[in-house]
Amino acid sequence: MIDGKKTLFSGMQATGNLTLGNYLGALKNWVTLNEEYECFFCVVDEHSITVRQNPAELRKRSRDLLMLYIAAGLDPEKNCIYYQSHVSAHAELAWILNCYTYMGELSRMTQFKDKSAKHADNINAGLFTYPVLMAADILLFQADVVPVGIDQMQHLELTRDIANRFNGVYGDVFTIPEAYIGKVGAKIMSLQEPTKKMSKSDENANASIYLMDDMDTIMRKCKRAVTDSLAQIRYSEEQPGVKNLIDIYSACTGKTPAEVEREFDGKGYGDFKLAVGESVCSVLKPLQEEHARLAKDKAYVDQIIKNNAEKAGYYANKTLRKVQKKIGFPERVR
Ligand code: ATP
Ligand code: LTN
Repeated sequence: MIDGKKTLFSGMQATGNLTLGNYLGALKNWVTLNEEYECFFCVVDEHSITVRQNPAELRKRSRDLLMLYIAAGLDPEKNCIYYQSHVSAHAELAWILNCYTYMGELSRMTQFKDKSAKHADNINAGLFTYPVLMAADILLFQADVVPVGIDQMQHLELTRDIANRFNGVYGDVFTIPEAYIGKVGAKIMSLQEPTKKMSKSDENANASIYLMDDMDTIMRKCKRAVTDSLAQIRYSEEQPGVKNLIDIYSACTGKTPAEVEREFDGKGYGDFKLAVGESVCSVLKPLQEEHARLAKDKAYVDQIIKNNAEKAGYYANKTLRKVQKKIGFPERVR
């Protein structure tokens, strides 16, 4: 609790170009929840280096992502928006929690299995302990709620297990966090292979809508989205392509899937795809405009970065000191 409000923590990696999936599955929910909670939104640049990065690109992408958080509608005066690497407590707590996490648990993480298959030439220890750093992120802020897409559920369960284990030994040190999965858009699928998640690392650029795609590109990608030959707009598992487009349209317009079915009853896929494209454009255009405006205001963004790193550092260190004391590290001499 901070000032009578429950705490929310979430983060995103600055790897690749953000997709509509990242926006609808995560960022958009952050905006919905931000009034209700005391929020910490982190650009998790330390997680990014579990996969090899180009330094200049990583720096640029991290800043772009931070600006995107603001452009999406998160007020940086009210929400703590900051870089993970600016708060050393993340790495320090991660080390400690590593000693309370089992190899067996980490071996079961599907993201580790997927990523190590994808990057077989660089299966580094960081990739393996990635979920422990994520647990440290969340537990440092005593977060009550963590809004993520469904694919992060397993990491969140592990975070809860680590926290409970630690609390079991040392008393109530950590708040046990709950995942928050949005009702719509929790899993946006690829436009080309609708049984696969839309992902920023997809090699087929037509499979994903990127948040920075121009309006023509968005319309074209929607028009080319893979559907089926059933010629009916129904929200059903048998029509994964159509279902995904309904999910996207629902998330962008606020309409329920049943309302969408009614709206397009008897209409063709062409009309439907056009409407989906337009709904996506209407969400992404203002986001892009605000991002461009921020990119020009260097002094403002720099100030946000500095102030929020200090704020995050204050809360993070409070938890870290408590943990260090509990486990028996010597007290600091003042
Ligand atoms: P990569 O493809 O490189 O693994 P990613 O696109 O999955 O990356 P992350 O940085 O791992 O992106 O995820 C950021 C947030 O976006 C997480 O909360 C994740 O659950 C959410 N997310 C990612 N892809 C989707 C998707 N297709 N639908 C809904 N939410 C998603
Ligand atoms: N692993 C997450 C990113 C992430 C995160 C977090 C999300 C790192 N630390 C803490 C929520 C809370 C992902 O989306 N790939």
